[in-house]
Amino acid sequence: MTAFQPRVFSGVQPTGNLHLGNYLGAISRFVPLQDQMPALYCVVDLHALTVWQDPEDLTRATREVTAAYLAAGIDPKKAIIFNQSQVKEHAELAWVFNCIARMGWLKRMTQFKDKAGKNQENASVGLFAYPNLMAADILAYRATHVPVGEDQKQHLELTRDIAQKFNNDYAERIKELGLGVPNPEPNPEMPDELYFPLTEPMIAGTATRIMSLRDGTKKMSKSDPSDLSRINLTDDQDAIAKKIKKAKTDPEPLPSEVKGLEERPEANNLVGIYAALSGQTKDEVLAEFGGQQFSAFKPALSELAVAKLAPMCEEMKRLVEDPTHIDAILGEGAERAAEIAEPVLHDVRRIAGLLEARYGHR
Ligand code: AQP
Repeated sequence: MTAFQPRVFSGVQPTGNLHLGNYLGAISRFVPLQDQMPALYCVVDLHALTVWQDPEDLTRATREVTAAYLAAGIDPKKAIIFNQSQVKEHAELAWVFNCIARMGWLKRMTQFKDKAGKNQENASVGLFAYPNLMAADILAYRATHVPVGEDQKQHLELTRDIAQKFNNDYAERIKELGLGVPNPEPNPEMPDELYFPLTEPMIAGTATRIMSLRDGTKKMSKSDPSDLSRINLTDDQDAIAKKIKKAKTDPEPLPSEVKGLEERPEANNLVGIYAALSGQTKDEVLAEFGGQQFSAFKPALSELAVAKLAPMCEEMKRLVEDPTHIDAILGEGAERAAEIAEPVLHDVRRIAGLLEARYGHR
């Protein structure tokens, strides 16, 4: 190979209520990318296991995320849609990366601190090592583009660090075996040939961090105990309208410029949601609604949210009623994903010196 092939990888955990943040920050952005380069969209069920999951709920949620991908417009003929646990190379590469990543790197991960809370001693080892599995998800396909929300930035930096350390540690071996790709960012501190790309995160647009409807300083999240904090992708018209009506705001009218949203997290969030759903900038939204009260803005936001989300929600409901169809898509996707990941793991075993007598020698 003379250069890394552009390839998209991203994933969503099947851990409960998919929400507007997952849709705007991730899933909706997956759709146009499938026409730009080869793409893999994964339901990351092994990640879900890092905290307790009821087995039946996990299976149901895996199908529901798949249905959301399809309902949002991801076409399984173009992109590869699959669930992580069906492609064993993810777990195998994660083990290699457990041995590459340093304890100190993982200890800095803020998501582990948030999720483990005060009782870190009682958190699963999987929750601590989660970012290594995420690096493996991406690098098992040598993916170059990873669209995610802002909360995943730190994990993607770690993916880059892991790729860089692997490339450095095994630099001579990679070259000797003729498996390297010329480093697209030549740098005296790095080898001139790499095995894994240094993936760049794609965190862009107005919706990279949708906040809770109850507290504009907290991320909208599946695990928030208050259902009023998020718009679920399965919410019906009435639920969406009720949640927007009850969304926390301040008493001031909307400003006419984005600068006026500073120090107003709830107003900033609602304007951001409107902008993302309508495909406008926040400035354009404020040009229309500046000076108006929330009593006028919220009904307009509800109407827009219902118009955008209701058809998708209907389609998701229709799709989950046919688990056989969903499972067939996941099975076929896993076959196609394995065709890419298997040769990568074969290379990794050769690079690391893991004997592969069972597979024969190439
Ligand atoms: N609030 C958000 N705004 C924008 N993007 C978001 N994402 C998540 N929340 C927001 C993006 O959605 C993708 C899938 O997320 P995930 O399911 O893998 O995990 P998560 O980030 O842990 O989702 P939650 O809702 O925050 O779950 P809990 O409550 O369990 O922590 C990712 O690209 C993520 O950035």
